[in-house]
Amino acid sequence: RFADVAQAPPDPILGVSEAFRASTSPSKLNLGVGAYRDEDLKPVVLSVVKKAEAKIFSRNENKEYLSIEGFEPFRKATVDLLLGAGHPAIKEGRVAVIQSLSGTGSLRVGAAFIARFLKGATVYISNPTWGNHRNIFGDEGVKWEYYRYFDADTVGLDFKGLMEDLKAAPSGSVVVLHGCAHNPTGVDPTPEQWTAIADLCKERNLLPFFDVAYQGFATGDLDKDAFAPRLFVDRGLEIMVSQSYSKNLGLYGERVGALVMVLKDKEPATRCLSQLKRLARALYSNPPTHGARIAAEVVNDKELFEEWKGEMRGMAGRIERVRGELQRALEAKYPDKDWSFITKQIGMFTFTGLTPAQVDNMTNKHSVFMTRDGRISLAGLNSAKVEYLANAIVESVRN
Ligand code: PLP
Ligand code: TYF
Repeated sequence: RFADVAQAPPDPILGVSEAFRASTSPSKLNLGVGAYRDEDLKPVVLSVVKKAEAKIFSRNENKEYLSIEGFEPFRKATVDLLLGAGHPAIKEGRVAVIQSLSGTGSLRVGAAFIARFLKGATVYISNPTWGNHRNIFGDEGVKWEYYRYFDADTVGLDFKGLMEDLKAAPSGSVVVLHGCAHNPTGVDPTPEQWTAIADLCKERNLLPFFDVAYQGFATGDLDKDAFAPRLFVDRGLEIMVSQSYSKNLGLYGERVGALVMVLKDKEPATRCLSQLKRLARALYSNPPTHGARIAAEVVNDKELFEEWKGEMRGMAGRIERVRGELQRALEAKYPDKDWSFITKQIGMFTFTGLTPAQVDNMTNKHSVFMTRDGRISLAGLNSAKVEYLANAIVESVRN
């Protein structure tokens, strides 16, 4: 019965962490997974999270089930973060929001909704993208295709290719867009390019599905990082959004996030929410309580909210700093090559352009663990390791 079950391939990103743990090299460096580390390369629990937890524990709350759509104060907080508190769409009751299992689970509920209610629609994902997008839509039986995104020659956005591919997409298709800090490239459209993409989606009747996994991590400013989805809504588009608190609140393992649909009218939003609940019921019944309480406590409390913004700027700032240090170290060691892309890219990652063979050399010879697409997570780098990493990169590129 089970003898023919084949071995599944490891996750290309989380598999890197497994390889890192297995390595005995004293100089090993884990630049694989996008999870924030402090300057000592240790995981961080934010101070606001500890304070929120203390408040929650002092209230001695029970462990009853949440409703299927999730914790009410969390749902409010999440939409406020996305659109800005007091946005007309919120007042008009045309936002459907369901708390789900972080970004991944929210994307999956969205994929299930697309499979059931947008039958036959193709989902367009960027080339490249976060690898799990393919699994999430593929496992729901939703057809997906790539649209062009990254131009290796300019180490920037292939805007022309992107527009051509979206123009050619059939009416009614879904377009997955990274809200900010594109994973893995760190390359985002400019505000003008976002406007052109929004107008094209409108003209061609494409449904934008924003994956917002790094709000606050791109610029350190929650509002600036929500520029794109807000622009689309304000230009009259209906959108789907998955939101995650894994990175910005550091709640990775608590699985905190939501799927949001911003529609033109209230009645369809109400009916869509009822269907999202129906889908979630069969997937996991209802979402977990603890992380949602933490996020709601932080966002809905003025003092904690301000403190959170400070801590977020601290995380984004540390990454920004090691970015600059890495670029300068590489420029000093290998001045003939243009390394300016490193500080042009934003978010947690830099897309180095290293080939798979060069990545293998980084890992096998230098014990630098990273994904084979050449992405490095700057969250796993500190000042003390910059020289070591720069030497490894230069040696790998030169050979
Ligand atoms: N989408 C993108 C682009 C990501 O990089 C990630 C990973 O952090 C996620 C979604 C989902 O992460 P999580 O399920 O932890 O919220
Ligand atoms: O790209 C990353 O590193 C993050 C973390 O299956 C992640 O998005 C990676 C793989 C995965 C889930 C989360």
